[in-house]
Amino acid sequence: IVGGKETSIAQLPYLVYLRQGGFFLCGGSLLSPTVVLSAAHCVYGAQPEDYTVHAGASRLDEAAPVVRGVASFRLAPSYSPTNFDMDVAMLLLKEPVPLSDGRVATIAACRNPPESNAYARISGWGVTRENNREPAVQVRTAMVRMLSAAECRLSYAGMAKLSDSMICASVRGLRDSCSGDSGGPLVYRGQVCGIVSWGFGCARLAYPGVYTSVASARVRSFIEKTLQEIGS
Ligand code: 4AZ
Repeated sequence: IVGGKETSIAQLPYLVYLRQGGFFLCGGSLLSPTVVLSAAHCVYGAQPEDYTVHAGASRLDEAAPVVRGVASFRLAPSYSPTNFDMDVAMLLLKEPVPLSDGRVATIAACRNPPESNAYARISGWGVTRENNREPAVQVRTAMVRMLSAAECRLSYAGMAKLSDSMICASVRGLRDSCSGDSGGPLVYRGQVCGIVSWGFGCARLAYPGVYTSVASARVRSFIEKTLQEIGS
């Protein structure tokens, strides 16, 4: 997160992080005690056994109170690793996480996309500057402004084609998600409405952050279908 501030996981109990091969990789959100919503590009080409999901932790340098293996994951069938269309995945945990102590909770998937110019919350352990290499040790959060589809399309005109599964947000030049925040939530009115997906750099004046739009028809039907299939 660029331009945010440190916070505690007690403020964001739905936020988890993914490790791959023992190393911090991405964020995610708990849709249920056994289901994590994240980005397809966080798990693309890998195997469930490569991952662990860490919940209830504010810091990366302390053992998380809740760690779960991943039994399986599903990527959206139309995920494109070249243009990041449908950058959404769901991970099924081997055992449910306990929802007792205030540090671990679920969050609902968004039904209506946030309106343009509304502010939404992003959070994660991603780098705090575009050129940093190390993730933030303590979880961070920032409020970013939602852009209209037209405003976002214009920002990326000539560089990338935005799909209907993408929404954009940033406070241009100041606040944005960045490397390591991928897969984590953009939260609006208590629901997860975006999944950190991509962007050209971080917090650049001309280039907003791009998020998978959870309320978009194709993403919602993938989420609902997957929840039905796995019975969660
Ligand atoms: C990344 O590299 C990344 N500014 C994530 C989010 C954004 C840019 C890059 C959005 O994972």
